[in-house]
Amino acid sequence: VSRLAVLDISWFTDSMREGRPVTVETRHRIQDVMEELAESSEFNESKGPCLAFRRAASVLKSLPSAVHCLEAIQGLPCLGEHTKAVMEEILTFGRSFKVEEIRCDERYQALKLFTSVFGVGPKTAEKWYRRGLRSLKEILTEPNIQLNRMQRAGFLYYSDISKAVSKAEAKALGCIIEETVHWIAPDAILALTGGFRRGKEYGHDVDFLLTMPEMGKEEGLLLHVIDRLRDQGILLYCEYQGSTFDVSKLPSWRFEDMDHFQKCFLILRLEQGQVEGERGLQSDPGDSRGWRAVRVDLVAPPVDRYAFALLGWTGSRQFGRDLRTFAYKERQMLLDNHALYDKTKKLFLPATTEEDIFAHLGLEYVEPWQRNA
Ligand code: 8DG
Ligand code: MN
Ligand code: MN
Repeated sequence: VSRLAVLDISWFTDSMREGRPVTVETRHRIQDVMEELAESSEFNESKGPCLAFRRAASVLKSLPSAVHCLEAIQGLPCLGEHTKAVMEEILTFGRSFKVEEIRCDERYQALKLFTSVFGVGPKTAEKWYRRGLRSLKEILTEPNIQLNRMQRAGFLYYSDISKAVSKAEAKALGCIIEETVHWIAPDAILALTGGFRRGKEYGHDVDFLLTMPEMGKEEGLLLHVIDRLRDQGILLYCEYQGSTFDVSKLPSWRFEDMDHFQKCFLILRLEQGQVEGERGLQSDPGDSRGWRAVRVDLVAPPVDRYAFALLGWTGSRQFGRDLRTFAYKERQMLLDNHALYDKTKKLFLPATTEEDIFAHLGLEYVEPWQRNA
């Protein structure tokens, strides 16, 4: 895939063969810098540069080891002049002056802090910054600030949900969700999605997709699951969005990973005893509560949309973006979480598995663990 050219690392192996030195240290620093620049661009609503820096970070991430020399940068695919210039600066001076400036910037620091709260986006963060607020404590003690329900949960469970979720914790949650879903509907189809399906060791939440083998039977399923979680006493927070999916509105021309399926954004209570392994819960040492709060996302598409939803929700965001761009530019097809539409033939291409979708796109199947772009 041209846009997935990050998978082509021949330029890299060439430089290895030529004996050019490679260090992990430099790669991580450049990658971090790219992510910081992306975030800073996002705060400034610079969409183009933001995507360019995110792509650069993802290109670096795909390499088997570090970029250490200017020649290697020249050989990298999918990079713009600006990103290359920043990389060159780091490789030449060991630092990026632009990033150092950003790191010290009061606005950047405040927006980064505020958006780290569940339910707080760049707009709210900006509003608080303009009111002169700089710390989370100031927000909580400022009498004129109205927090919505999601933000209140975000503050309440801040220390837990800003801690990474481990694979063992994701597995434990998988068991809880599976038991809950199958208690309600024994024939329900359940899949782990998101970063953990891609094999990541840690995540910011755990994502699941569920549906029913019979069309229409998935309606109301999530509400039942939510009720059951509440009855078990493990539902700490729930934001439910009903389905707004309408087949007659397809194909969608929006190039985003948003979709219209019923879904919910949850915070669940995970007990220490439910997590396997010596280390158990990812909680503070000395914290003897015996449980932690974890963010969980559930989405329930109708079964004929399952494969598209699975592909979309497995991510990564960058992989999804690249795949949609590839479909559009190279195949004149519109891909989103609901469907795949062939513009030339003017028809929808059905799929029951992800393999079907890759085949329609004329691509070899890409395993989830290869989608960590
Ligand atoms: P992480 O949780 O470990 O940080 O990584 P992740 O699992 O890759 O990210 P995520 O934010 O949990 O999102 C998982 C994938 O779901 C991601 O590729 C984007 C995709 N996605 C959609 N629609 C939506 C949506 O409406 N909201 C969110 N948050 N993600 C969505 O396809
Ligand atoms: Mn996730
Ligand atoms: Mn998620």
